[in-house]
Amino acid sequence: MEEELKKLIVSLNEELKTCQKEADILNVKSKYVGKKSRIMEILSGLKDMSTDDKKKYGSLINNTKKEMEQIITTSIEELANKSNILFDDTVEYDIENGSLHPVTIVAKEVTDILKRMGFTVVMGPEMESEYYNFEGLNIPKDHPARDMQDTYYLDNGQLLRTHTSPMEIRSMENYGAPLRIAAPGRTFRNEDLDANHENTFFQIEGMVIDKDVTIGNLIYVVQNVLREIFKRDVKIRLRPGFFPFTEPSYEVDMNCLICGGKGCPTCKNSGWIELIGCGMTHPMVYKYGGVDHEVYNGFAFGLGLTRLAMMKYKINDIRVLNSGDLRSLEKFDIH
Ligand code: FA5
Repeated sequence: MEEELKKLIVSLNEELKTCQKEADILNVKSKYVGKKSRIMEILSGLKDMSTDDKKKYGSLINNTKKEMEQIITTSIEELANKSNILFDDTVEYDIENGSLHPVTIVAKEVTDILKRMGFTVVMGPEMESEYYNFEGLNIPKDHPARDMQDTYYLDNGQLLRTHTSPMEIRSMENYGAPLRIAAPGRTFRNEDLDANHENTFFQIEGMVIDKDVTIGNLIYVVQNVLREIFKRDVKIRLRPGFFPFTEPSYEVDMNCLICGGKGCPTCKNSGWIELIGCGMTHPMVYKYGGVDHEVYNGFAFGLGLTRLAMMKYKINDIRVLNSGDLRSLEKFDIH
Protein backbone atom coordinates (compact mmCIF):
# COMPACT_ATOMS: atom_id res chain seq x y z
CA MET A 1 0.00 0.00 0.00
CA GLU A 2 2.74 2.50 1.03
CA GLU A 3 4.55 1.76 -2.20
CA GLU A 4 1.48 2.33 -4.35
CA LEU A 5 0.70 5.65 -2.63
CA LYS A 6 4.28 6.86 -3.16
CA LYS A 7 4.10 5.87 -6.81
CA LEU A 8 0.87 7.86 -7.22
CA ILE A 9 2.64 11.01 -6.04
CA VAL A 10 5.64 10.41 -8.28
CA SER A 11 3.52 9.87 -11.37
CA LEU A 12 1.31 12.88 -10.52
CA ASN A 13 4.42 15.08 -10.39
CA GLU A 14 5.65 13.62 -13.70
CA GLU A 15 2.36 14.35 -15.46
CA LEU A 16 2.14 17.86 -14.06
CA LYS A 17 5.56 18.66 -15.52
CA THR A 18 4.12 18.14 -19.02
CA CYS A 19 1.16 20.51 -18.49
CA GLN A 20 1.28 23.71 -20.54
CA LYS A 21 -2.02 25.27 -19.55
CA GLU A 22 -4.54 25.21 -16.72
CA ALA A 23 -6.92 22.95 -18.65
CA ASP A 24 -4.13 20.31 -18.80
CA ILE A 25 -3.68 20.53 -15.03
CA LEU A 26 -7.42 20.22 -14.46
CA ASN A 27 -7.44 17.04 -16.56
CA VAL A 28 -4.61 15.65 -14.46
CA LYS A 29 -6.52 16.73 -11.37
CA SER A 30 -9.58 14.77 -12.34
CA LYS A 31 -7.44 11.74 -13.26
CA TYR A 32 -5.58 11.74 -9.92
CA VAL A 33 -8.07 13.05 -7.34
CA GLY A 34 -11.38 13.04 -9.22
CA LYS A 35 -14.32 10.77 -8.40
CA LYS A 36 -13.01 7.88 -10.51
CA SER A 37 -9.35 8.23 -9.52
CA ARG A 38 -7.27 5.46 -7.98
CA ILE A 39 -6.91 7.35 -4.68
CA MET A 40 -10.70 7.65 -4.37
CA GLU A 41 -10.98 3.94 -5.10
CA ILE A 42 -8.45 3.20 -2.36
CA LEU A 43 -10.28 5.56 0.01
CA SER A 44 -13.63 3.93 -0.55
CA GLY A 45 -11.98 0.52 0.03
CA LEU A 46 -11.05 1.65 3.55
CA LYS A 47 -14.46 0.72 4.92
CA ASP A 48 -13.93 -2.93 3.98
CA MET A 49 -10.53 -3.15 5.69
CA SER A 50 -9.97 -4.79 9.05
CA THR A 51 -9.86 -2.48 12.07
CA ASP A 52 -6.09 -2.90 12.25
CA ASP A 53 -5.60 -2.00 8.59
CA LYS A 54 -7.95 0.95 8.94
CA LYS A 55 -5.77 2.28 11.77
CA LYS A 56 -2.61 1.56 9.85
CA TYR A 57 -3.61 3.02 6.51
CA GLY A 58 -6.47 5.47 7.19
CA SER A 59 -4.44 8.58 7.83
CA LEU A 60 -1.76 7.60 5.32
CA ILE A 61 -4.34 7.41 2.53
CA ASN A 62 -6.04 10.64 3.57
CA ASN A 63 -2.73 12.47 3.86
CA THR A 64 -1.68 11.25 0.43
CA LYS A 65 -4.88 12.60 -1.05
CA LYS A 66 -4.34 15.96 0.68
CA GLU A 67 -0.74 16.06 -0.53
CA MET A 68 -1.84 15.36 -4.11
CA GLU A 69 -4.42 18.15 -3.93
CA GLN A 70 -1.80 20.54 -2.57
CA ILE A 71 0.64 19.62 -5.36
CA ILE A 72 -2.07 20.35 -7.94
CA THR A 73 -3.01 23.70 -6.33
CA THR A 74 0.64 24.77 -6.26
CA SER A 75 1.03 23.77 -9.88
CA ILE A 76 -1.99 25.94 -10.86
CA GLU A 77 -0.58 28.88 -8.89
CA GLU A 78 2.81 28.56 -10.52
CA LEU A 79 1.24 28.47 -13.96
CA ALA A 80 -0.91 31.52 -13.15
CA ASN A 81 2.17 33.44 -12.04
CA LYS A 82 4.01 32.46 -15.21
CA SER A 83 1.10 33.51 -17.40
CA ASN A 84 0.70 36.84 -15.65
CA ILE A 85 1.80 38.44 -18.92
CA LEU A 86 -0.42 41.49 -18.56
CA PHE A 87 1.99 42.99 -16.09
CA ASP A 88 5.21 41.05 -16.28
CA ASP A 89 7.53 43.14 -14.12
CA THR A 90 10.55 41.26 -15.43
CA VAL A 91 10.13 42.58 -18.97
CA GLU A 92 12.27 45.63 -19.70
CA TYR A 93 10.16 48.03 -21.69
CA ASP A 94 11.87 50.37 -24.13
CA ILE A 95 10.00 53.44 -23.00
CA GLU A 96 12.16 55.74 -25.12
CA ASN A 97 10.25 54.44 -28.12
CA GLY A 98 6.74 54.12 -26.81
CA SER A 99 4.73 53.71 -23.66
CA LEU A 100 2.69 51.11 -21.89
CA HIS A 101 -0.92 50.87 -23.01
CA PRO A 102 -3.25 52.96 -20.80
CA VAL A 103 -5.21 49.84 -19.80
CA THR A 104 -2.00 48.02 -18.85
CA ILE A 105 -1.07 50.95 -16.62
CA VAL A 106 -4.37 51.13 -14.74
CA ALA A 107 -4.53 47.33 -14.49
CA LYS A 108 -1.13 47.30 -12.83
CA GLU A 109 -2.08 50.18 -10.55
CA VAL A 110 -5.33 48.56 -9.42
CA THR A 111 -3.68 45.18 -8.80
CA ASP A 112 -0.91 46.86 -6.81
CA ILE A 113 -3.47 48.69 -4.66
CA LEU A 114 -5.44 45.49 -4.06
CA LYS A 115 -2.25 43.57 -3.28
CA ARG A 116 -1.46 46.15 -0.61
CA MET A 117 -4.94 45.48 0.81
CA GLY A 118 -4.13 41.79 1.15
CA PHE A 119 -5.57 40.45 -2.11
CA THR A 120 -3.79 37.67 -4.00
CA VAL A 121 -3.64 38.13 -7.76
CA VAL A 122 -4.91 35.16 -9.79
CA MET A 123 -5.29 34.75 -13.54
CA GLY A 124 -7.74 32.56 -15.42
CA PRO A 125 -8.52 31.47 -18.97
CA GLU A 126 -10.14 33.78 -21.53
CA MET A 127 -11.68 30.71 -23.19
CA GLU A 128 -14.07 29.45 -20.53
CA SER A 129 -16.64 26.73 -19.99
CA GLU A 130 -20.35 27.59 -19.76
CA TYR A 131 -20.20 26.15 -16.26
CA TYR A 132 -17.71 28.66 -14.86
CA ASN A 133 -19.02 31.63 -16.87
CA PHE A 134 -22.72 31.04 -16.14
CA GLU A 135 -24.00 27.97 -14.26
CA GLY A 136 -21.54 28.19 -11.36
CA LEU A 137 -22.61 31.83 -10.98
CA ASN A 138 -26.24 30.88 -10.57
CA ILE A 139 -27.14 31.70 -14.20
CA PRO A 140 -28.70 28.46 -15.48
CA LYS A 141 -29.33 27.73 -19.17
CA ASP A 142 -32.23 29.81 -20.55
CA HIS A 143 -32.02 32.30 -17.65
CA PRO A 144 -32.77 35.79 -19.04
CA ALA A 145 -29.59 37.13 -17.35
CA ARG A 146 -27.62 35.39 -20.11
CA ASP A 147 -29.01 37.96 -22.55
CA MET A 148 -27.19 40.74 -20.67
CA GLN A 149 -23.92 39.03 -21.51
CA ASP A 150 -24.15 37.55 -24.99
CA THR A 151 -20.83 36.18 -26.18
CA TYR A 152 -18.91 34.20 -28.78
CA TYR A 153 -19.54 30.45 -28.56
CA LEU A 154 -16.68 28.33 -29.91
CA ASP A 155 -16.80 25.12 -31.93
CA ASN A 156 -15.15 23.23 -29.07
CA GLY A 157 -18.12 23.87 -26.77
CA GLN A 158 -16.32 26.59 -24.83
CA LEU A 159 -17.01 30.34 -24.96
CA LEU A 160 -15.11 33.60 -24.63
CA ARG A 161 -15.66 34.69 -21.03
CA THR A 162 -18.00 37.65 -20.65
CA HIS A 163 -16.59 38.74 -17.30
CA THR A 164 -13.86 37.89 -14.83
CA SER A 165 -16.43 36.43 -12.40
CA PRO A 166 -15.65 32.77 -13.36
CA MET A 167 -12.51 33.30 -11.28
CA GLU A 168 -14.75 33.47 -8.20
CA ILE A 169 -15.71 29.80 -8.55
CA ARG A 170 -12.27 28.70 -9.72
CA SER A 171 -10.62 30.41 -6.73
CA MET A 172 -13.11 28.99 -4.23
CA GLU A 173 -12.42 25.53 -5.64
CA ASN A 174 -8.66 26.02 -5.58
CA TYR A 175 -8.18 27.84 -2.28
CA GLY A 176 -11.37 27.49 -0.21
CA ALA A 177 -12.22 30.03 2.50
CA PRO A 178 -11.22 32.53 3.80
CA LEU A 179 -10.31 34.09 0.48
CA ARG A 180 -9.23 37.47 -0.89
CA ILE A 181 -8.46 37.42 -4.61
CA ALA A 182 -8.08 39.92 -7.45
CA ALA A 183 -8.40 38.54 -10.98
CA PRO A 184 -7.61 40.95 -13.82
CA GLY A 185 -8.04 40.00 -17.46
CA ARG A 186 -9.56 40.35 -20.90
CA THR A 187 -13.29 39.81 -21.36
CA PHE A 188 -15.54 39.62 -24.40
CA ARG A 189 -19.14 40.36 -25.29
CA ASN A 190 -21.27 40.43 -28.38
CA GLU A 191 -22.05 44.13 -28.02
CA ASP A 192 -23.21 47.02 -30.15
CA LEU A 193 -20.16 49.27 -30.05
CA ASP A 194 -20.36 52.90 -28.98
CA ALA A 195 -18.24 55.44 -27.10
CA ASN A 196 -18.16 53.34 -23.92
CA HIS A 197 -18.94 49.79 -25.12
CA GLU A 198 -16.34 47.51 -26.72
CA ASN A 199 -16.63 43.82 -27.62
CA THR A 200 -13.19 43.22 -26.06
CA PHE A 201 -12.38 44.98 -22.82
CA PHE A 202 -10.68 44.41 -19.48
CA GLN A 203 -12.09 43.89 -16.02
CA ILE A 204 -10.70 43.07 -12.62
CA GLU A 205 -12.62 40.83 -10.28
CA GLY A 206 -12.31 41.22 -6.54
CA MET A 207 -13.66 38.67 -4.09
CA VAL A 208 -13.53 38.58 -0.31
CA ILE A 209 -14.80 35.63 1.72
CA ASP A 210 -14.40 35.74 5.47
CA LYS A 211 -16.45 35.91 8.65
CA ASP A 212 -18.88 38.80 9.22
CA VAL A 213 -18.07 40.69 6.02
CA THR A 214 -20.36 43.68 5.41
CA ILE A 215 -21.50 45.94 2.57
CA GLY A 216 -19.50 48.65 4.34
CA ASN A 217 -16.32 46.63 3.69
CA LEU A 218 -17.25 46.40 0.00
CA ILE A 219 -17.84 50.13 -0.31
CA TYR A 220 -14.59 50.91 1.50
CA VAL A 221 -12.53 48.72 -0.86
CA VAL A 222 -14.12 50.25 -3.97
CA GLN A 223 -13.73 53.83 -2.71
CA ASN A 224 -10.16 53.23 -1.63
CA VAL A 225 -9.16 51.80 -5.03
CA LEU A 226 -10.64 54.82 -6.83
CA ARG A 227 -9.14 57.30 -4.36
CA GLU A 228 -5.68 55.86 -4.91
CA ILE A 229 -6.03 55.73 -8.69
CA PHE A 230 -7.18 59.35 -8.99
CA LYS A 231 -5.14 60.59 -5.99
CA ARG A 232 -8.25 62.31 -4.62
CA ASP A 233 -11.84 61.48 -3.71
CA VAL A 234 -13.92 61.01 -6.84
CA LYS A 235 -17.66 61.42 -6.93
CA ILE A 236 -19.37 58.03 -7.17
CA ARG A 237 -22.91 56.82 -6.70
CA LEU A 238 -24.22 53.41 -5.71
CA ARG A 239 -27.34 52.17 -7.48
CA PRO A 240 -29.31 48.98 -6.92
CA GLY A 241 -28.41 46.48 -9.64
CA PHE A 242 -29.13 42.88 -10.54
CA PHE A 243 -26.68 39.99 -10.82
CA PRO A 244 -27.84 36.41 -10.13
CA PHE A 245 -24.56 35.81 -8.27
CA THR A 246 -24.93 38.60 -5.69
CA GLU A 247 -27.71 39.65 -3.34
CA PRO A 248 -28.07 42.53 -2.81
CA SER A 249 -26.41 43.78 -6.02
CA TYR A 250 -25.19 47.26 -6.92
CA GLU A 251 -23.76 49.24 -9.78
CA VAL A 252 -21.17 51.87 -8.97
CA ASP A 253 -21.12 54.86 -11.32
CA MET A 254 -18.43 57.48 -11.41
CA ASN A 255 -18.89 61.13 -12.28
CA CYS A 256 -17.86 61.43 -15.95
CA LEU A 257 -14.44 63.08 -16.00
CA ILE A 258 -14.64 63.83 -19.73
CA CYS A 259 -17.35 66.46 -19.15
CA GLY A 260 -17.09 66.92 -15.38
CA GLY A 261 -20.61 65.54 -15.01
CA LYS A 262 -22.32 68.05 -17.33
CA GLY A 263 -23.18 65.40 -19.92
CA CYS A 264 -21.36 64.46 -23.13
CA PRO A 265 -21.42 61.75 -25.83
CA THR A 266 -19.06 59.52 -23.76
CA CYS A 267 -21.51 59.33 -20.83
CA LYS A 268 -24.53 59.56 -23.12
CA ASN A 269 -25.40 62.90 -21.56
CA SER A 270 -26.03 61.36 -18.16
CA GLY A 271 -22.97 62.80 -16.43
CA TRP A 272 -22.17 59.30 -15.05
CA ILE A 273 -20.07 56.37 -16.27
CA GLU A 274 -20.99 52.88 -15.09
CA LEU A 275 -17.76 51.45 -13.74
CA ILE A 276 -18.33 48.55 -11.35
CA GLY A 277 -20.86 45.77 -10.77
CA CYS A 278 -20.80 44.35 -7.24
CA GLY A 279 -22.69 42.92 -4.29
CA MET A 280 -22.77 40.42 -1.46
CA THR A 281 -22.11 36.95 -2.84
CA HIS A 282 -25.24 34.84 -3.34
CA PRO A 283 -25.63 31.64 -1.24
CA MET A 284 -25.83 29.51 -4.42
CA VAL A 285 -22.36 30.67 -5.45
CA TYR A 286 -20.89 29.41 -2.18
CA LYS A 287 -22.65 26.13 -2.83
CA TYR A 288 -21.11 25.79 -6.30
CA GLY A 289 -17.69 26.87 -5.00
CA GLY A 290 -17.80 24.42 -2.07
CA VAL A 291 -17.66 27.09 0.67
CA ASP A 292 -19.69 26.73 3.87
CA HIS A 293 -22.02 29.75 3.91
CA GLU A 294 -23.10 28.92 7.46
CA VAL A 295 -19.62 30.03 8.50
CA TYR A 296 -18.48 32.43 5.78
CA ASN A 297 -19.91 35.33 3.80
CA GLY A 298 -18.45 38.06 1.63
CA PHE A 299 -18.62 40.30 -1.40
CA ALA A 300 -17.42 40.47 -4.97
CA PHE A 301 -17.00 43.19 -7.56
CA GLY A 302 -16.12 43.48 -11.25
CA LEU A 303 -14.43 46.76 -12.14
CA GLY A 304 -14.20 47.82 -15.81
CA LEU A 305 -10.49 48.56 -16.32
CA THR A 306 -10.96 49.87 -19.86
CA ARG A 307 -13.50 52.44 -18.69
CA LEU A 308 -11.25 53.30 -15.76
CA ALA A 309 -8.40 54.01 -18.22
CA MET A 310 -10.78 56.25 -20.18
CA MET A 311 -11.57 58.27 -17.07
CA LYS A 312 -7.98 58.44 -15.87
CA TYR A 313 -6.54 59.55 -19.23
CA LYS A 314 -9.60 61.46 -20.46
CA ILE A 315 -10.13 59.23 -23.50
CA ASN A 316 -13.55 60.12 -24.83
CA ASP A 317 -14.07 57.04 -27.02
CA ILE A 318 -13.34 53.46 -25.89
CA ARG A 319 -12.69 52.30 -29.45
CA VAL A 320 -9.40 54.24 -29.55
CA LEU A 321 -7.95 51.83 -27.02
CA ASN A 322 -8.20 48.77 -29.26
CA SER A 323 -7.45 50.63 -32.48
CA GLY A 324 -3.71 49.92 -32.50
CA ASP A 325 -3.20 53.46 -33.79
CA LEU A 326 0.08 54.52 -32.23
CA ARG A 327 -0.62 58.18 -32.90
CA SER A 328 -3.63 58.05 -30.61
CA LEU A 329 -1.58 56.40 -27.87
CA GLU A 330 1.34 58.85 -28.20
CA LYS A 331 -1.10 61.64 -27.52
CA PHE A 332 -1.54 60.43 -23.93
CA ASP A 333 2.19 60.68 -23.20
CA ILE A 334 1.97 58.38 -20.18
CA HIS A 335 5.43 56.91 -19.67
C1 FA5 B 1 -20.29 42.21 -14.61
O1 FA5 B 1 -19.57 41.92 -15.53
C2 FA5 B 1 -20.30 41.42 -13.32
N1 FA5 B 1 -19.50 40.24 -13.49
C3 FA5 B 1 -19.75 42.31 -12.20
C4 FA5 B 1 -19.89 41.70 -10.84
C5 FA5 B 1 -18.84 41.00 -10.27
C6 FA5 B 1 -21.09 41.83 -10.15
C7 FA5 B 1 -18.98 40.43 -9.00
C8 FA5 B 1 -21.24 41.29 -8.90
C9 FA5 B 1 -20.18 40.58 -8.33
P1 FA5 B 1 -21.27 44.36 -15.71
O2 FA5 B 1 -21.84 43.71 -16.90
O3 FA5 B 1 -22.02 45.48 -15.13
O4 FA5 B 1 -21.09 43.30 -14.51
O5 FA5 B 1 -19.80 44.84 -16.03
C10 FA5 B 1 -18.94 45.36 -15.02
C11 FA5 B 1 -18.17 46.53 -15.57
O6 FA5 B 1 -17.46 46.13 -16.75
C12 FA5 B 1 -19.06 47.67 -16.05
O7 FA5 B 1 -19.45 48.50 -14.98
C13 FA5 B 1 -18.13 48.37 -17.02
O8 FA5 B 1 -17.17 49.17 -16.36
C14 FA5 B 1 -17.40 47.20 -17.67
N2 FA5 B 1 -18.07 46.81 -18.93
C15 FA5 B 1 -19.15 46.03 -19.11
N3 FA5 B 1 -19.45 45.90 -20.41
C16 FA5 B 1 -18.54 46.63 -21.09
C17 FA5 B 1 -18.29 46.89 -22.48
N4 FA5 B 1 -19.02 46.36 -23.45
N5 FA5 B 1 -17.24 47.70 -22.82
C18 FA5 B 1 -16.46 48.22 -21.85
N6 FA5 B 1 -16.62 48.01 -20.52
C19 FA5 B 1 -17.65 47.22 -20.14
